[in-house]
Amino acid sequence: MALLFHCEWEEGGQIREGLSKLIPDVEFRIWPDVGDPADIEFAVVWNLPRGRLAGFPNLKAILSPGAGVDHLFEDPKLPESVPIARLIDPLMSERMAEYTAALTLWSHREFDAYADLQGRRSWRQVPQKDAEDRGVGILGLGALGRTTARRLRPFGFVLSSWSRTPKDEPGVTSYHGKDALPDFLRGSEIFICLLPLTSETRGVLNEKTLGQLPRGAYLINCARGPLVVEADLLAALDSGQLSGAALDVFDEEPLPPDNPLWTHPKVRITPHVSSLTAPGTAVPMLAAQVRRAQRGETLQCLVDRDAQY
Ligand code: NDP
Ligand code: OXD
Repeated sequence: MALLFHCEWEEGGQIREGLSKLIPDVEFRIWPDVGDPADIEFAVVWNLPRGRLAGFPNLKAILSPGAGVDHLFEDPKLPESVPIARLIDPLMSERMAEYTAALTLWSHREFDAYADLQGRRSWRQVPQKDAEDRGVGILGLGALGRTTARRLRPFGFVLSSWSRTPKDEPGVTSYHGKDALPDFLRGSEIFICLLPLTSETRGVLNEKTLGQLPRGAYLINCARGPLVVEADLLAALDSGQLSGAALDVFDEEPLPPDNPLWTHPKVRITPHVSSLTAPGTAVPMLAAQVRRAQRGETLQCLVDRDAQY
């Protein structure tokens, strides 16, 4: 009975060590040293090379050490009958909400404009809207999006959400489904992307949909780079359709040094840090999932294979 582990993040070592202490009876095999593939019953993997999971005939559970599972669904040979679970950690939701709230307030209070004015030693007051007149849209009202909405609500913003199914979150106008996207976008002066990357959501923010936003809208993308068509984003920034963007995720990570986003005056960049997995809370959750799989119980935080999230 062995667990395959692969996670190249800085926290990867901490997660592996913590997990092996909580489930000492399970032998750890660190990718690529898998030993006999028939021994592997559990996989805690992030960005394992595609096609490899299919080589473990006795796999009982695939666990993502992060919230996203697009790294698994990109594998064309992902074993069909093995359950997949992801992390749903309230601490990660709080971390994400700190990031999204900080950037929402940054945009709302015109700090980009003041940074520019400071650079020119210009003492000028920029017209300020009140929060009750500011539409903030959240794409994806799941584990992360809902906490973001709850943390933003006390500021008094006009909040709306877009999801696949209708929501009943107090103080948040719910839009759902493809047909409702234009109406949702029309009210989103600041829009926060917290969607999973799936075959349905890839490229959802493109020339057409960015054009449906109010002129001068501000994008906060903390989910995945390919949700936004990068060339269309740059064009929208250059034309003034977007006033700015805070980007934590990119098509290619690390963002290549020659990518024009690095030096774009309207773009703020962080290196995929908006909500890192927290070993202190994630490790006990992962260990509990391995125990569940050992006992033949249904995993928690199961991923819907058809929906890909
Ligand atoms: P959830 O699965 O809990 O929520 C996803 C939300 O997106 C749901 O509201 C869902 O709708 C909605 N959604 C999915 N597909 C569609 C669609 N086709 N149309 C409209 N809405 C859709 O995910 P989390 O909140 O836990 O995480 C979201 C993403 O954030 C992750 O997948 C990951 O990529 C990213 N992430 C980024 C991190 C970072 O540090 N940058 C850290 C952690 C996560 P419904 O509710 O109807 O199902
Ligand atoms: C995640 C991430 O999905 O860190 O957890 O991106």
